[in-house]
Amino acid sequence: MKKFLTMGIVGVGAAALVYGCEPGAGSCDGGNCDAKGGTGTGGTTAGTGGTTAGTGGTTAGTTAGTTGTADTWGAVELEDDSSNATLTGCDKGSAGSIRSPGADIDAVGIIDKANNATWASSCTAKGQTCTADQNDNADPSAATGAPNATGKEEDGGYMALGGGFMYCEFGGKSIERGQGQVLEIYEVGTQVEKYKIALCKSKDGNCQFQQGKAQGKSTVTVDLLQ
Ligand SMILES: [Ca+2]
Ligand SMILES: [Ca+2]
Repeated sequence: MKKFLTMGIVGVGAAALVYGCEPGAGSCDGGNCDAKGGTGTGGTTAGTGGTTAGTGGTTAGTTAGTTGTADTWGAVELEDDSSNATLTGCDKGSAGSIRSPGADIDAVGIIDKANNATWASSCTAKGQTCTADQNDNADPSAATGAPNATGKEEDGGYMALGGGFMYCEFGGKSIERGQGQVLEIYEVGTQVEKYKIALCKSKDGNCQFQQGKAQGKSTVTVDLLQ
């Protein structure tokens, strides 16, 4: 008897993923529709409801599928590489020159399989070894939005990492491993500088899947981060 019940539940779950009832669809007639669209409590209640039953079943099926793909991340971490030459003396040059210590990040984007870009909506900085008065490009908001730096130091438009970290989020859009997404990072300036990339649950941390060899403009497939 126990074996019979288990097989029954598996059968209903599989049907939910394939058929997912549309609200008001002609086939959504009471118990039948409900059995295809969802599982568990929602389905049983919907059994006597006709059209209402179809809506309940669809919702249940979608929720179950989303929960199953939990490998999602809300932020990107960029860590300056301590070997970058401009970190020496925090890029202090001749009088009047602009200081941009470390890798210079113009923009960070998520590119999906359809080639749509979502650019960072919010970036914050942390752990800089070069302080704000040693860095003329210390504002992380310069790394939000689409690329806009010209490459000339005096034009700005980028965040110089200053020996520390920067965390960027994307207006609530998630980075999802297994979905073919690509990260594009625009590092600009007269010198090609190095940085590391990681995925984080949020810009407050909990990071994993680091890639430690990026430099200049880089394109990184999310699924290949280790
Ligand atoms: Ca620099
Ligand atoms: Ca920018």
